[in-house]
Amino acid sequence: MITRRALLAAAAAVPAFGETAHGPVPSPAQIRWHALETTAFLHFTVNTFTDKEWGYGDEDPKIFNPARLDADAIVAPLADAGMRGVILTAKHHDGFCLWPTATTDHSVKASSWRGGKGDVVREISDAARRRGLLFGVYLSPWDRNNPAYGKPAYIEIYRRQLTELLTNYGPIFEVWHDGANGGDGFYGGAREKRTIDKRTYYDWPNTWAQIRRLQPGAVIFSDVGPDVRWVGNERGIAGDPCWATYDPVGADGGAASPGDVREKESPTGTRAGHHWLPAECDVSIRPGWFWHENQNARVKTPEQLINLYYQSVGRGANLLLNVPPNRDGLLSSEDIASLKAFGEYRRRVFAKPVKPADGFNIIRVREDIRYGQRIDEAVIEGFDKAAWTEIAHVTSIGPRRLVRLDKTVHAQKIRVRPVKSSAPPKIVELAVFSEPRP
Ligand code: FUL
Repeated sequence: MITRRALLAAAAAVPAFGETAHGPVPSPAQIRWHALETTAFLHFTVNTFTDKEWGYGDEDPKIFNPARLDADAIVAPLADAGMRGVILTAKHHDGFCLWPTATTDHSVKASSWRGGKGDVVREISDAARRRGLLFGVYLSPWDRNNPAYGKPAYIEIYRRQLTELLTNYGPIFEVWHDGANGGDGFYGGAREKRTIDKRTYYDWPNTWAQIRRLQPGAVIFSDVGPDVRWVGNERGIAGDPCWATYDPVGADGGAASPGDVREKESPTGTRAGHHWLPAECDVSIRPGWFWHENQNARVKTPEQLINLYYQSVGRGANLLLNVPPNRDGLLSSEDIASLKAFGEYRRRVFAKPVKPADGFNIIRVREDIRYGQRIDEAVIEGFDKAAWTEIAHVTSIGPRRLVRLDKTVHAQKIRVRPVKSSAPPKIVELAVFSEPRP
């Protein structure tokens, strides 16, 4: 089903008559993704109950019992914090499926939760939609439980799992493939190490074609795209500059595949690259991806979340903030408190631009990315009395650039003066805001 929203996004992606794009441009799905700015990640599985980050795959499914799980109570604080989408770990490396899949017994069906009749994917996706958030799925390619992992048969299982997730839970906005690939595991009792060739084993081109067929509006994420690239670190920080264009290269210099990490190049992207492949900054609100009781006191503060917002979203990337549910199947009060203050800050500062003459300390600039990323470098200037003077100097802009000034500035008017661009600049927004400072 094509939603009205998707149609509007598709229409918006077509440049006006007579206009030509410069270099690579985003697809309609990527344009919609850019507009989300911040989305939430939910890491939740048997690990939540075993206190692990990576389950071995031999966990007794009975231990999964989030007795008080309330999807609306999980989604509401995320929505209040300004998250516009939520991505759930439908299956992490341990292979335990959060939905009643037909592909394996290692799932919620065999758990003690709701007598084996529950479906976490259903509950979270429904709750997300009720709150106006888009829904996405993380499906780990590495499966430490499945006996077929490492053999050709597993690829069919992985694709059947994707088919279930992409056909039974409504529109999916993002499909997330992590890059952890192979190693030791339970593998149906074999308890051995299985290594795979990440370039060939998964046959990604055909899996991605399947995703396109089933969910044409979804973006596909991995270390190397094809639609959204990993930023190259798990700290939530984009490069500066951070170009939306990128030419991924494999670790050995050949074709790139998920699992190929280039810590130096991914944060920055490739100026004049051949693919529109913007960066996503994934980071957890806690030290770990999964909930651990002994990390309750180490939840990121609102100030830390605000800084991350400027270091990711402010550089044209998206922020994917992980907030892991606890053993009750709820978010912990520490996480909710930080999310709440982060949301209040965003509403207070960005609800409405201020007049430059009234004073500002935040600047937001956007290029019309339908025509490509054109500006290499620009200065933002303010006019006061008789002259234009420089307020800020920026490099990459693309979908968005936020500048946090050291002090409050007053100006009669403001402008962006491109210093270097690879085509005539197309700026769609220059707005200023004011954040309270001590
Ligand atoms: C990685 C995984 O190994 C981590 O457990 C986590 O899911 C992170 C987001 O991706 O590849």
